Amino acid sequence: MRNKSILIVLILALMTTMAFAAGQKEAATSQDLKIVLLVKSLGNGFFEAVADGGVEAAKELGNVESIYMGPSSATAEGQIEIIETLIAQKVDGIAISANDPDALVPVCKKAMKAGIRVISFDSNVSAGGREVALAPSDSKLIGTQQVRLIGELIDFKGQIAVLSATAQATNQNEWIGFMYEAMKDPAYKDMEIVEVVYGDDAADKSYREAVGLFEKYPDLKGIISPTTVGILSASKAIEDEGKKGKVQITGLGLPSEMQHYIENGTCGQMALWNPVDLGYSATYILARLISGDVAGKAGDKIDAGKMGTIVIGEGGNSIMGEPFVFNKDNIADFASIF
Ligand code: RAM
Repeated sequence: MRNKSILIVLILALMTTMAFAAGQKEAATSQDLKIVLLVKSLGNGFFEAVADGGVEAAKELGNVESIYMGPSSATAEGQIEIIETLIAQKVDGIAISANDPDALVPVCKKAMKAGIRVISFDSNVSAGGREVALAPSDSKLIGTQQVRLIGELIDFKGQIAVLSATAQATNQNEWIGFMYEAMKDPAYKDMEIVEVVYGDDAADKSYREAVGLFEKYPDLKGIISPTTVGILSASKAIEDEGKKGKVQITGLGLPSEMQHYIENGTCGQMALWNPVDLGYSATYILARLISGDVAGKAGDKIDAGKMGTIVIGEGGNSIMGEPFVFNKDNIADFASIF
């Protein structure tokens, strides 16, 4: 019921957006604010949905050109190179999902010094390297929820492993930290995290890492993969290796990519937020900062269109909303949206 109402709100919001966009100019002009969504890597469906949100916000705002960029693999070096180019091109704003919290700070500082407004979203840059850090949800809530989801799937007993994105990813590392915290709860006393492995948000490496876990831990009961790339590859590996029903999988997955595995029971349940909303919110925040509507200080309230008001917290930290849980009953409703 709750998920049905969320869906209705989403559909209504999308319809309103489309009606509104119809009256706006479509083509970018040279006066438009150039706002770049710089993602961890290209070829990731999650970030393609983020890009759709950026375009949606740009159409509503009317004076924004939304530009989608990212390196071919998820490295800080690749992102640094792109930011150097963006400084030379004098874009107006960059929203980055960072491959490393610290390595990007110097180049982000350089961009800000050059007059570019910089925020991070999804996977954040350390304070000093951005003005606002937009998280999709509370990291503790995400980490704790992931442990509960796998616990429910394995009857709260046995070995589990984590298949993450890159070893330096700010967001996954924070969530994994909270997974270890959550594991101290007596409810999980019969469960153990045996290892964290890294698939680098690359489908082939994630797949190989999942197979490696099956070989190394014959008694493995479950995998948490808090990355949309990892959960998809691990689900495929579970089926290919005849592990369906023996190794459970949960994590953060895109309904559009995971529908098959949810519906056939390989993945009993998983969570995620709406990545379209994330790109939309990041674009609104930057547009408001650039146009001087808000300064970007703690307590500032940002009018973020259909997302309502986003409040900037201490240290620039802001949160978008709560993750949804997807299962057999609701996956089809969401698969067509993101
Ligand atoms: C992958 C990326 C992204 C993360 C999602 C859940 O697409 O690692 O940063 O937020 O998974």
